[in-house]
Amino acid sequence: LKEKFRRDYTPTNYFVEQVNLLFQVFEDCTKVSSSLKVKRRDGAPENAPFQLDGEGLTLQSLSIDGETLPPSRYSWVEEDLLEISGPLPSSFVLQSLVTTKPEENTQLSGLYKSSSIYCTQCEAEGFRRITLMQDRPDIMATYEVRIEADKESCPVLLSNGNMTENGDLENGRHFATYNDPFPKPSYLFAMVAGDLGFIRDTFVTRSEKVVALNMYSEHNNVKKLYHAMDSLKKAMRWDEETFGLEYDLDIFNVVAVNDFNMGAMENKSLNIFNTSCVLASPETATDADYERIQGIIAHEYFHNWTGNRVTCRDWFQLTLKEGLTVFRDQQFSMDMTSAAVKRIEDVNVVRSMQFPEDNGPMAHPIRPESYIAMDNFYTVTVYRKGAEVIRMYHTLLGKEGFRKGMDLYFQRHDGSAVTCDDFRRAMADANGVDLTQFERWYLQAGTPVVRCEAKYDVEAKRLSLLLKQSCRTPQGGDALPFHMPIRVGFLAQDGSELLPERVLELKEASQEFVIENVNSKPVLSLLRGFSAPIKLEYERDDEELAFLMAHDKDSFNRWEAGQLMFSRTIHANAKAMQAGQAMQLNAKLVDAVRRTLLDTSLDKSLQAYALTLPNLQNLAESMEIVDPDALVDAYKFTKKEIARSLRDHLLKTYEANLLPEDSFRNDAEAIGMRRLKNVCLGYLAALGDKEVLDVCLKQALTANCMTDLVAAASCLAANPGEQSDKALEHFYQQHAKDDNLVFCKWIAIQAAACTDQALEIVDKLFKHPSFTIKNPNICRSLFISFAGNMKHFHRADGSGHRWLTDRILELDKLNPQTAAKILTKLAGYKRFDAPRQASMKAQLERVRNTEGVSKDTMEIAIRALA
Ligand code: B3K
Ligand code: ZN
Repeated sequence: LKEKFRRDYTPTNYFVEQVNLLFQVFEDCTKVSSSLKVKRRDGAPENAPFQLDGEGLTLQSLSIDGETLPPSRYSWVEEDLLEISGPLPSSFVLQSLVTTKPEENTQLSGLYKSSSIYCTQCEAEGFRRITLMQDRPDIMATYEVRIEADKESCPVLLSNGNMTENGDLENGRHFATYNDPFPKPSYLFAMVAGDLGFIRDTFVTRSEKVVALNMYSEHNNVKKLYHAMDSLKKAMRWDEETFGLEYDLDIFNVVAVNDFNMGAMENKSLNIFNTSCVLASPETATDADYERIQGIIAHEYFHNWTGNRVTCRDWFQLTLKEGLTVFRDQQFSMDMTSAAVKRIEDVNVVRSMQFPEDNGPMAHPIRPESYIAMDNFYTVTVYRKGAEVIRMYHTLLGKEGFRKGMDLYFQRHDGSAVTCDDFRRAMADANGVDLTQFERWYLQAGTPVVRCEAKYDVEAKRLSLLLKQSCRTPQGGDALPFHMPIRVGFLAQDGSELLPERVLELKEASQEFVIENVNSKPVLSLLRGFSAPIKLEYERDDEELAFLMAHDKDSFNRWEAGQLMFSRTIHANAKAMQAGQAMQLNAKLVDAVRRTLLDTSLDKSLQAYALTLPNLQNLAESMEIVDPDALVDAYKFTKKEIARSLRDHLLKTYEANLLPEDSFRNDAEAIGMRRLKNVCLGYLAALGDKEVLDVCLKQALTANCMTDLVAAASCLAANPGEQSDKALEHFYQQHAKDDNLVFCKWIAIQAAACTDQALEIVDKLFKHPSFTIKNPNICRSLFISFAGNMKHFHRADGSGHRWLTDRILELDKLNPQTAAKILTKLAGYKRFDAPRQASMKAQLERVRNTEGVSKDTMEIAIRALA
């Protein structure tokens, strides 16, 4: 296993500036002929060898400037690295012919077949599995591609850029050629060949260029593409208005495929999507799916500037494009839907997924220092914490300042491959500010803790805030202080804003902020909008939290105050449980929940989130030693007792938010009503009596949309019995049995259900005739959902851990990338009690000691055990 280090970056001696490819697709094999126009870099030695990446290729021939290279001139210096010895001309054309078998490619990296569609996935290092190439992002070339295939089975032939020619060939075959005028790194290459249906639309840019928009899928799914098309047009407009960024080609294609390792891929003008991130209809997609699809369509589109036009110099810089593009898609979704709701959802992801990663053996800075398999570093840290870091620039510099920085970034770097430092420099220079210390966010891992102490001097009318930051690095040392914005509001006793909100720029380990002329003691609203990715410590009582829940004008912090109240009660109950004492429900919490439930003036989506308990991953993060049994029991107890106290109110709110079954709507109001109604149903289901389970069953049987079916079926899956069986059978018959994406939901609901049969259920699902380990969506639905089933995945006897590891080892033989991702679910073992630690560790060791494990999965096992 070879580890690569960030500090070792060196430019190449030669670079490819033009790539010509010919794909000849046949039933059982594809021939790829390539012709690379290569130049020696100025100053590079004449006898320097030329190195090319290639993985799993059958090399048929190799020539330079038309002359076949004798085998003595080249050799595989590493398993995946071919070296041609020097001296070589200062510019030459290298031609190669290789054959590959896309039909046998189960890794879903390089050229592969998904159902009947040939497609490619090249990021991060998949292009080398298609042909020999300098497969690294700092090599930017123009591409000309010709595809030849059978006309009947592959009527649609696509690649990047504009189609320049097409026509028929002998033997029922045909061809198309494409030209992409923008130099791009190999990871953005794509080609597709298959029998696809499509929808078409157009977009007129602000400089009045007409762009053809095409979305392709298997024929039976074409009608589910309209939401994505609509989202794409919104994203295109938004980027013009917000960042002045316009689309640069005449065509933009999106293709949906069933088998895909991630969500989607931003290949230049030919985005390839996992069906789960593009197809939507009310009967098959939930409200959350609709929002996610809008966000991902936007994300991939936004990459055209942040990622494609300006790309990464090397893979360590991944957050340069991903953190920035996630930030951009988050801002877009905030503008399209509700800013507060979107922020709550995003912060939930950071806290429940990124914080644990940052607090375990897989912790890494948003710009990692080393990797073995790059695909392992497409993490919540690089993406989500990366986006929070970009958000901090935005908060520190303001909207206009941020825009100035973006403008300068494109002015300086359009068409090149750059680093995170270049981005930071553009932000600093455009605003005349010093962002030197800000680099620490790129260098240091770990979640900073900020403690706040406030003092108010009545006589002097002076408020002083003492902020202290600390952060443990994964190596166990103390991190150097970060530069971060803490957004603060000051509330008067009547709930109004006593002073205008401020952003405190915290830079020191301990720093005092003094504010004069403060007429009365304010209630502080700290870290509004989660202005920095940190854990805040500030002492306050339940009264003050209730006050903030009622009055804070920052919707995020109103929600946050409620979350704190919930967590306190659940944690106190978990402690009681461990000590063998009775669990209790805090009366103040019930009052607060009642007030929220009865407040009809609230936005219903926000009301729903305010009523939702913090998730278990999130709660586990603030337990010293995670005790899944105590935590889950305390969680269930708290939910059930709230439901018992407020049963009638919950039922009334549920009923008041039912929408007519005969007409489906998905405007913001209807979405809010469903959200609120289904949160109420969730509470009621915790009671588990016949009356409430009948309500759930009725909803499951009569639902006019996937949102309501999933909500009701999830409630029932956690309450095994007659109603549950009926609902799940109905779900399967009506929807899941002929739709891959709905089948995934049907699996996920059952795998996540906290019941005593959980392990038996997942094993049965695994053996279900429609289950196939070859489809990543199906795998994730079963394996990742089960790994989130806190009590049963973490059974103290280790049976859950063992079961999952058996599956991971099986999957690793076919699809290392997906197997490795699932293995990360065992990495957080140090946070658990001794028996669970031992069992998780034992499984990681088992993986590490298994012969023939892929480098992807091996890297996770090694890092987790380090
Ligand atoms: N850039 C791709 C992710 C590629 C992952 C490779 N293992 C999708 C995205 O972030 O937009
Ligand atoms: Zn991305």
